Amino acid sequence: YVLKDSNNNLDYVVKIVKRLYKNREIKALIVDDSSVSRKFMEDILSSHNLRVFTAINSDEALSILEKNKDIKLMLIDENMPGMRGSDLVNEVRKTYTKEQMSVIGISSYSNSILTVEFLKRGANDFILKPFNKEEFCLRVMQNLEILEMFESQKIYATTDFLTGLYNRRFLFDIGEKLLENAKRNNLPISLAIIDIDNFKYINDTYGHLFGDFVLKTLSKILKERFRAGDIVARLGGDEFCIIGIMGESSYSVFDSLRQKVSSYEFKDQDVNIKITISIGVTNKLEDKVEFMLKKADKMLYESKNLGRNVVTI
Ligand code: GH3
Repeated sequence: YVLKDSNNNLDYVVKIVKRLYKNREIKALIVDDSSVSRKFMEDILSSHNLRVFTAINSDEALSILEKNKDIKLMLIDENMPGMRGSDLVNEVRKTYTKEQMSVIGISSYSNSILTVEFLKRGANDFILKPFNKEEFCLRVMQNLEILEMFESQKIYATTDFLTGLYNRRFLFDIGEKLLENAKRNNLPISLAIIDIDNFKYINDTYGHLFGDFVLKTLSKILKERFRAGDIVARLGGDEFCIIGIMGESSYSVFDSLRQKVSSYEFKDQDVNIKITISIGVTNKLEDKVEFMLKKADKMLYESKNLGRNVVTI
């Protein structure tokens, strides 16, 4: 099955994969009824630090996938007993987009119709047997590289650069879904805007870098404070937004956050200060994030008028 290698030193592939994935574990699933082929691919991928699962047919592959939803790469042979490889690709694509998982079709027939079939059903690439080790590695690496590009693009598009929180754009995207879900299931949703009091003064007195430090530290506090299902985003400047299922308890949730922040020491090098935040909250579910933001903003305005360091609902 294996052609003689044109280059046995594939360390550079390992290096690129490591750099791309920053030592995160990459899971791969090989689906092939031939033990020789499976072993060839498994040996190469394992030696490149991938965590490899193998399946001898499509049913087994689907059950492995069910238990390992973070598999990033699938190598699928066409001719297997039971469901054909190209049909398995079709099945996999019902759940995983090309941006989430790379699928490479494999077959020993140099048949262009089959290549087209694999690609039409959603494979990212196609490799013919007999394998050439270097070609195999390069194709795998290239597919992982593209996947990583998709991932970093997604991070850039959804994350606030300074704080690592979701950005305003993503808040609108994901927030809409949360509102829909709350409406469908009659869940008590709350939206809050959090604004640092006199932040301009902090910047002017201690410098912009210290201001950035305050924004980053407050972001960490917010992330730790709220549940994974809640949305914590930076709206811009010194304004943050939280959307979550809180209901009756929303006032106490945000008031205890306010208290925690007011007693926290923001300490960096020779500066050590305390800050306060003002919060505006709405518990009234609206169709759009934008409408709830408007309501919470009015409440925030009240909090500022009441002298700051206050939660208003
Ligand atoms: P108030 O209590 O009325 O909200 O007063 P404030 O000083 O917080 O008011 P304002 O919203 O005008 O000030 C926000 C400041 O935040 C002004 C702007 O220069 C600063 N700022 C915006 N983005 C950043 C950032 O990324 N880093 C730093 N350090 N400062 C920022």
